[in-house]
This record gives sequence, C-alpha cells and structure tokens, in this order.
Amino acid sequence: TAGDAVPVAQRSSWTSFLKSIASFSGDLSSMTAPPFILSPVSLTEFPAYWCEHPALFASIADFPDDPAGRALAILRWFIVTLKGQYTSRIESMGSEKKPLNPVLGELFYGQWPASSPSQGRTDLLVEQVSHHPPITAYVIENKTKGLRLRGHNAQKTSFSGGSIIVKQIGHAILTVNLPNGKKEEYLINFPRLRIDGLWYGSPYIELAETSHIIGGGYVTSIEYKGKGYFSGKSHSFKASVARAVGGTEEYVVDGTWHLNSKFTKGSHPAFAPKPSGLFHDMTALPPQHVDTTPPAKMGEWETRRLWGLVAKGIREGDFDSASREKGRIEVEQRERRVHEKEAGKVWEGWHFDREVTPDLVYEHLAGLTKSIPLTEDMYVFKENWPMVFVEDWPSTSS
Ligand code: HCR
Repeated sequence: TAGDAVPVAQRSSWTSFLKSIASFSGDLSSMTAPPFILSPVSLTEFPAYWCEHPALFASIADFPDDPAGRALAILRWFIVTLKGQYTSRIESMGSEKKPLNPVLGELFYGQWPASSPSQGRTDLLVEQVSHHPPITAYVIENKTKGLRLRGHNAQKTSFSGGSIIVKQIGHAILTVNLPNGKKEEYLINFPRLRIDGLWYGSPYIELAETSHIIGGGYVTSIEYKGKGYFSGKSHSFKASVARAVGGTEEYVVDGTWHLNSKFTKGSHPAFAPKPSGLFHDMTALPPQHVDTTPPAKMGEWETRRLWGLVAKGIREGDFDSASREKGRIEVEQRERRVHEKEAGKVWEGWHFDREVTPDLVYEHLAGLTKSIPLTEDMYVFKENWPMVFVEDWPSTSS
C-alpha cells in the first residue's frame, strides 16, 4: 500500500502513478497524477527563486576591483537561492508537489522593488519556449547594478531505487558590467536532483553530484551530498573556489545550503565576519517573494491569469473544476497548433530567439585550460521588455 501522507481515497491512484513512473523515462510533467500531489503553481514561476534575496544578487556588483570577492559573492547568492528552489514547496505545501505544466508561450513577469536607490529594482521575465519537452527561458536584470542573469531550464527524468532522478538540462549566464566598461560572463550549470519519499506520498528533494560556476578567472565547484554522506546531514554541500588557470584552490566553504555554511579554507574580509565565521546563514534571511504584474495589467498569457481557475480549483480542493479548466486549456493549445500547421506557420515566441549552437565552447569565460562544450540550444532575449515594466508596481508579496 502507498504511504501515510496519501489520502485514503487516492492511495490506489498514487500506487499506479508510481508504477507508471517506474517504467517510464522522459517527460514526467505531462503525466496525470492524483489530486493530492498537484501544485497550483506553474513551472514558469520557478525562475523567481533566483532572486528572492535581491540584495545578495545586487552585492555581486560591489567588488569591481576584486575578482575573488566577486566569485565569492556569486557563490553566496547561488547557495542562498537553493533553499527556495528545492525546499520551499515543503514549507508552503507540506511536500514537493507536481507543478502545472506550462503551455507554449506562457509568461511570468516580476519585479523586486529597489530597497534603496543604489540597490535598484530587479526585473524578471520568463517564457515557456517549448511545451514538449518543457523548456523555460528567463532573464533577470538589475540595471542599476549592471547585472543580468539569463538562462533556460529543462529536465530529463528517470527512476532508480525508488527515487526519481532529475538531470537538469540548460544553464544560466550571469553578466556583470564592470565600471571599466568590461563585461564579464559567468556560466552556471545546475545540480542533479533526487526525489525521495515517493512511497510515503511525501516527496522531497535532495541534491547530488557537482555543479559549477565558471568565469572571472575562477572555477567554483559545488559538491552536493545528502544524509549519510560527508557530514551526515541533509542538504550538505562543499564548494571549492579555484583559479581557472593553474587550478590553485583559494577557498573552501562547507555546510548545509538550507541552514548555513562557513569557510574551511581561506577567508575574505567582506565575508565571514568574526565572531560567527559564517559564510551564509539562511536562518536569518527570509525570502522576498517577487511582485507580479498588477492584475489590471495582466495579459492573458501570464501564468496566474492563464491558470487562474485551475489553481483556484486545486487550492480549494475542487478537483473537478480544476481538471475541467485544465482540459479546456489543453484543448485550446492543441487547436492552436492545428491551426498553425494548417496555415503553414510556426510559433515564433514572444521574447526569445532560439539559437542552435552545437559544440558551443565556454573556454573564453575563464581562460580555462579545459574547455566545456555545451551541445545545447540557447535562448537569446529579444530585448523587448514589455511596457508594463516601465513603472514600479505596487507590492503584491507579503
Ligand atoms: C523536477 C520538478 C520540475 C523541475 C523543478 C526545477 C528543476 C525547475 C528549475 C528550478 O530552478 C529548480 C527546480 C526545482 C524543483 O525542485 C523541480 C521539480 C520538483 C518536482 C518536479 C517534477 C516534474 C514533478 C514530479 C512529480 C512528483 C512530485 C510526484
């Protein structure tokens, strides 16, 4: 029998869902799952996790003459995003849930207001650029600070030893405009995920293997372990910041990404203030959720309007109306594709151009001795921020 966290009436459908994922590899997002595991939030909202600590994102620009400081500021911002990316659904919904599977062209616009004129406002623009397989592209920009993060995400899932293994496809590029007019680029790739707790009906994420941040003359390697590995604690990581050329390791940071970490090699005056010695500390850092387009200005492709009735059904436990509305959206999408085909047209997308870049080599990023080929498509932002971004929006986050 399936686990305790599954409502009795849904246990058999949960068991058959588990059986079907066990014999399946590919696009999990399109599979039908029992209602208790459905999230009312679409995957297009997930890129907002990159900036729920906008001040730490902005702080990357505070080291114009200090490449090591920049590498550490980028590492700190990256580590701080992980708690939101991978554990926040447990806090808000009790377990990891299955997000809504975005439609092609679905949008999510967001802003984090400037907490001071010098920190500036941070803007977020997300678009679903592929439905099958699901690919989400985004750009996050703080113009005042000369920082931009752009990237895309996709996932390949498989099943192993009772867990779902998610290989993250895609990468992000962080651009830092330095005061001397130079532009620096950092390549960021993403960790592998294991979704455990499936049998009990309360899935949660653990990170595995290694991800990297490469640029500005540094290579940062972040190794992830869960319970029973090097520290024995869940959500453990060890980050090594090394010179790209020569490979000399200058800093090591060790800890748990959802709680805190400290330097175990090297130190930097702007980080790890005495006496705490902490590199990052999530216990004192509440997330700042993104503000979304004011409802009166929200377009029909924007995720919260597009999925509004489905999300309402899921939140209120009215799954009949949720699935009716979901069906309506899916039919509409299929018809759209049929009409396009008949008219000999292809969907152009709103904000991104797809660039096929086989064997793209990121050697130039860090003057690396070893090259990193990325046989991936790129999604290039058309620089067409919609008019709604011209002004600051009233705060919607709490
Ligand atoms: C794997 C996942 C969809 C993808 C989500 C990603 C990888 C998306 C990019 C973000 O930056 C980080 C991120 C966080 C999520 O943890 C991850 C999702 C977790 C579950 C979901 C599956 C498609 C749904 C599996 C269904 C289970 C819960 C029964």
